[in-house]
Amino acid sequence: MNNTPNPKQQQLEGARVDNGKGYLTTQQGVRIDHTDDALTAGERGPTLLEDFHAREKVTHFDHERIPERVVHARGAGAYGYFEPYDDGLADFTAAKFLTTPGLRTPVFVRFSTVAGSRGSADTVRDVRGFATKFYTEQGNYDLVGNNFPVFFIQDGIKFPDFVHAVKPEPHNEIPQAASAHNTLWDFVSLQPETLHAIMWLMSDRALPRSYRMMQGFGVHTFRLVNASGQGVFVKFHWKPLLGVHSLIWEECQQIAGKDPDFNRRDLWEAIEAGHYPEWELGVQLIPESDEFDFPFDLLDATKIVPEERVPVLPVGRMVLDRNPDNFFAETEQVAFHTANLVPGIDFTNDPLLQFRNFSYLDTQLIRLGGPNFAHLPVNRPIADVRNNQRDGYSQHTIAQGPTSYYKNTLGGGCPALADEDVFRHYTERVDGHKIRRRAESFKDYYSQPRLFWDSMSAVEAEHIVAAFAFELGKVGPETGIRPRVVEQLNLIDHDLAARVAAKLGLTAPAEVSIDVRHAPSPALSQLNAVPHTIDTRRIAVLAAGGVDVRGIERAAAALRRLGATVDIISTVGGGTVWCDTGHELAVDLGINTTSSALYDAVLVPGGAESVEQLTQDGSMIHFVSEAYKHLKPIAAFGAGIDVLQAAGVRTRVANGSGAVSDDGVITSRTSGDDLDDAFIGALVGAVERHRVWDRVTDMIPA
Ligand code: HDE
Repeated sequence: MNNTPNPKQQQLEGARVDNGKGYLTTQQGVRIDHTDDALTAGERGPTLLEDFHAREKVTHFDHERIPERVVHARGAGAYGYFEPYDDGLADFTAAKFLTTPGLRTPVFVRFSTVAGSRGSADTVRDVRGFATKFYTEQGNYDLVGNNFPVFFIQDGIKFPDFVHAVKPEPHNEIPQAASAHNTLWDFVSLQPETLHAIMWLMSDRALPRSYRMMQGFGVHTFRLVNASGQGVFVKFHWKPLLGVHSLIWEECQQIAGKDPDFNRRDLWEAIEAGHYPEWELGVQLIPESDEFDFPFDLLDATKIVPEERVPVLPVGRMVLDRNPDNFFAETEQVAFHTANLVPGIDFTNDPLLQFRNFSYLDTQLIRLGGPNFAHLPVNRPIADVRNNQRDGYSQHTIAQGPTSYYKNTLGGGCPALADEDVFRHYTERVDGHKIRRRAESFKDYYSQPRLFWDSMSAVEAEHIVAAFAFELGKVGPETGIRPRVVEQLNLIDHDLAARVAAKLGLTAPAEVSIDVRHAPSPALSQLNAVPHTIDTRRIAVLAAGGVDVRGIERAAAALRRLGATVDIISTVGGGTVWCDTGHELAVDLGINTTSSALYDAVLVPGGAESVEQLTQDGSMIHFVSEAYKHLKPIAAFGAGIDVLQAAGVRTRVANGSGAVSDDGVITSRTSGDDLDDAFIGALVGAVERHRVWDRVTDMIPA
């Protein structure tokens, strides 16, 4: 097969007639002038079979759906490019896209949730897929990763068991896109290799604020191979420039109803607005001679290599700058495959990875209807494709000539075998008995979940405890699963087990002695990955008639200059509100269509009449107190401070001149054109920090 158009295709291309006016046609190109009524025998008579247009229209519709992905069904995709910083990896890999400075390789990235169906909500507690297709000049390379660096199982043969356990239960298909149910926790309690990934799943990493604000990991140990065939172990990391941020669990649950497309929409809108998300690709390189220097097996995908032990070297950057034109054609039909490799990158014997190399091609044969899905535009390599593969469903290529075999003379010996820039499997000596047995070196299940737990800040640890309590609280008490999971947690850390047990009304198991305790890894706490930026954060401004428009303009201009989005939210769903200056201010959203959970911070401007209305409006008051409860920055100026007090915000506020910033509540009595610079500066600083983790809000009823 050759993907450059052959002469016959070119002839047809040349003869194509553009109907010029964008006319509606059948699939055969026949123009149609009526598509609202089917052909019938008489006005009220039976519909006729000969209406080929109606039949074609409905038949195509009947066949519109293809099977959804068995996992990672719900996703969002975008195009962009990858660019290496320099040729620093040239000694380690023959992959040119990683080593040619200035070379921009096109990419398509698909982010996804894992457990839910295509129609499920974005903000569920789940792992996120982070799959990248690099359209390199040496062929397509797919890095099919996740936003956790570890997986739930060690051997691919367990994948159907794990996925069946986490998916909705088979007898009633409940619950959708949720891990909080009997079968997952039954499995976890019996399969301790799951525990490390389960710790990540119970952490804030499972609730990303945005796809643009999460890390990505290749998970497995792969291998880079240089032009001389020498190998080095490698772990891949994506680090977002916007830092790592999460939602709060209560927000996730609300957003699932208020805006189930929250993460998809966020990615789409950021790209449409020109705020192109960017990640740095980093690698951990481990010489083959160090393979056995770690207290775990490098081939075990339930283990990380701590960044403090092997630093992550920055390699290049990826920018996503174009949304797809058609969700189905691109995001749905994209086919990733761990075995799509280019020269310079290779596998290791990780038993999870080896299974994936079989599974992705296999699933695509059924999902995309046969063996020709690589012809689909989103999957087509930019590299020249030539081979002797023929036929099959949806063959898009008209191959020329009588030969479709190698070796041949009748086809001039084509396609010929390459003698440069070739993919050669890494030469590795393999020697062993044919056995069905887990390696002894894989059998430490507790020291790395413990490392993760020990590396959390106090608030992150508290969230993990709350997540276990929520999830296990949904597990039937009669099943005996809850105490079994707590027993497992006790083998990770007694304090963790005791805190979870207390929330479930269980007696904590007796403390056991812990054999291995690694030094904490600061890189694991996402609070250490918060850069100083407010780019693309969303600020809600609450306004009604009589609002202080000058004050809004001053604050909004500063926030927008730094890349934030500022939405005016009012009691009415559109149009304008009148302002204290007599001007009109355009309203972006009515309070009835939005929620504080969709914003990163709230600003309440002054204007006595506006404030009077806001304090009388339960939805507005709720908006403020809920944002306060969700630990967000709250700012108010002038009379707007009264709204905070009506919302139960008990923090100290400004009562004289000068801005006051306390507990993430920023206030100033100044207003209009005189609005304090210090107030605006403090608001920006608070939005940069994202949340006020030590705010005490237990008494807030929102
Ligand atoms: Fe996947 N996985 N997986 N997986 N996976 C699929 O492929 C599978 C694993 C990941 O946006 C499927 O085309 C097995 C680890 C992502 O299209 C399927 C095993 C990691 C995506 C499949 C794993 C992943 C998938 C479903 C254990 C992180 C979505 C549809 C041996 C490193 C890609 C499809 C997209 C999708 C199999 C484990 C990531 C069934 C058998 C570990 C991001 O083939």
